Formats: sequence, C-alpha cells, structure tokens
Amino acid sequence: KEYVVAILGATGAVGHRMIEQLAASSIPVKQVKLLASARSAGKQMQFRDQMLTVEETTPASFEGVDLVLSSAGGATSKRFLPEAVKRGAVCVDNTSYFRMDPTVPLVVPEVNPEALAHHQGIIANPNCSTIQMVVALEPIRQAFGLKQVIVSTYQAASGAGQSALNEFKDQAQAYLNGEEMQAEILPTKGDKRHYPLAFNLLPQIDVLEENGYSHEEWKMIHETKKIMFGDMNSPAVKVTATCVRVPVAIGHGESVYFTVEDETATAEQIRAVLAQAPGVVVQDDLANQVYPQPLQAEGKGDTFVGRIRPDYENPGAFNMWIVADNLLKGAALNAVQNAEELVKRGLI
Ligand code: A2P
Ligand code: 11C
Repeated sequence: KEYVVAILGATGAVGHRMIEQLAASSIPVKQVKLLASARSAGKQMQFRDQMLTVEETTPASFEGVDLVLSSAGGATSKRFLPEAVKRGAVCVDNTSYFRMDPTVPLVVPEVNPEALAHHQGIIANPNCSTIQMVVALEPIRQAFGLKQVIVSTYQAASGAGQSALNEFKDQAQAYLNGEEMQAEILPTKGDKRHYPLAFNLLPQIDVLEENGYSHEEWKMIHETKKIMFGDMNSPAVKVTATCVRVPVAIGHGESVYFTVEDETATAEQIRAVLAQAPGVVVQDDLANQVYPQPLQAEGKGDTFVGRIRPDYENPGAFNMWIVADNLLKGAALNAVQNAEELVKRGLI
C-alpha cells in the first residue's frame, strides 16, 4: 500500500524537517499534502523532486489522508486531529496536547515501540528534551535498573519554533552592533514578560506553574515515566529537572545525574551498553577532547552521549552529557520513525 500523507505545520521549523525526513524514509508515499495556516496558503515547498503548494488547514483537508504528521502547536492539534481521525487518518502528533491522555501512546521507537499497538488514531511524539534523555537512559535501565534521574538542560532557541530562532539571531546581531535587543517571544510566547536570549541564559521554558516548576520540567518528569513505565505518575523511577534556554540555535544539551540499582555498575560498563544501543553514539574520549556538542550534532539523527563518569562518593551514581538535534531526533525524525514503525507493524 502507498499512503497519502499530510504534514500539518509544514512551514514551521519542525515541519520543514518532517518534509525532509519523510522524503528520506521507507514509508511508501503516494501523495503529500502540506498544510499550515491561511498566512502560508499558496507558498511553494519541495518534497523530493516535486514542488507542492501549501494549503490552509480545514477539516476537509484530511479527506483521503492516511497519515498525518503534525507540529503546528497544541491548539491546532486539538482542533484538527480529531477531524483527521474521524476521516480515517492515523496521526503522529508532535505537540504536547494529547501526550498525557492515557488512551494515546507516547512513543520513542528505541524505547517503547510496542505501545503503538494500542493507538486509537493518535500517537504522541514526546518533547524533544525527553526523547534524547530516554534514548540514552533506557539501555542503562535495562542493563542495571534505574532508580533516580536529576537532569539540567541546555536547550536551543529553535525548540521554541522558527520565530524564536529568528528573534535570537536578530538579538545577537543587535548586540554586536551595539543596538538594543528586542524580545517579544522568548522565554515563551504569550507570557507577560520577555527577555533577550542572546548572550544570556533563561531558566524558563514554557509556562511557569504554581508548583514551582516550568511546564517543560513537568513534561520531562511525567513523559519519562510514561515512556519508560507506561504511567505518567509511575513511582518506578524518580525524576526531577531544571530546564534552561541557552544561546544556541540547534541542539539541546543535557547534564544527567542518575542512580542505578546495580551498585557494582561501572562507567566502562555503561559506555559499553550505550555503544550497542540503538540510536546512540558514544563520544567519550577525554584524552582527545571528544564529547558531544550541539554544532556537531546539528543535522544528525543520533543521540550523542559523553562525559560518562561515576560519582565517586555515591556507589551506583553517574553523570553523563547528552546532545541531540532537537528538530530531528527531538521532533521530526522521531515522528517519522514512529510512522515507519506503524507501517512496519501494520497499524495504519
Ligand atoms: P504558518 O507558517 O502558516 O504560521 P513553528 O513551530 O516553527 O513556530 O511553526 C508552527 C507551524 O504551525 C507553522 O507551519 C504554522 O503555519 C503552523 N500553524 C500555526 N497556527 C496554525 C493554524 N491555526 N492552522 C494551521 N497551521 C498553523
Ligand atoms: C523547547 N522542548 O525546547 C521545547 C519544544 O512539548 O513539544 C517542544 C515543546 C513540546 O522549547
């Protein structure tokens, strides 16, 4: 079978990459529909050797569509994905809107592909910072048992979308020109105050909640539990997070401190487990100053792990440093890999 595929949010930072990743995938594609808002209707974009015209999204856009890849914001997914499902499509949604719905699988193919079997039309793609962390932690969990995770993130501007990335670049230019930096989007669209990211650090990603955490931190905690243990409140692993936006364009970094059940585990053994793990590339050669960096991860589909070392004062505790392209493995690539798994498993 060949599939009619719609990309919802095709003009966005992730949408662009969805088009590229779909073109490079094993999914047999009969036709592609590029959907966005009325602002982009008529715009031309390329899929393989075809030029396609972007259409304004309406419920009728999903007639005859088999697969939807969406990354156009939670409100757009809320409005349109039920319409797509009603018309028989299976949707892989990159927004946070459906992730905590117990009937919606939240899937990273290297970690919990079997969860796809329970889908009812919508599969959620996790948050970018969660995806790269669980790709590295799951093989460690399988080998040594996982007790606790303490993560601090170093997240790139592009995680907040194309307009935030543009704002960050304009700020950097203004700063170097000795001009005042304008800030209207970051730390997060819709909040009351905005601050420059260029030459700065912002310890707020997404909205701040009454419990003291940002929503990004909340997502890292509960998505990790749902992906690894099937329940967003699972007590099987303890997770806490601090999420920080850094002046990097593409590629999220994460400093992860974790404890394992097997206290005889060594950094050498963890390195060996990760070297065999799907989707992971170990870059950990201190003698040659080899460690993961956003500029080197940009454009690549793997999750890069390095600086793996024990906490010498706590048996079974380790630190590591993880970097991945947030727009690829963190978003577009993971979505397309989920769609490939759906096709392979006959679930679409
Ligand atoms: P548009 O370019 O027409 O605004 P990013 O995450 O990079 O900010 O991109 C967001 C994507 O979501 C864009 O493709 C954007 O289209 C799309 N989008 C935003 N609002 C809507 C909407 N109401 N209906 C359909 N697509 C939307
Ligand atoms: C960021 N992680 O870097 C966010 C972007 O829940 O899919 C992805 C938000 C999400 O801003």
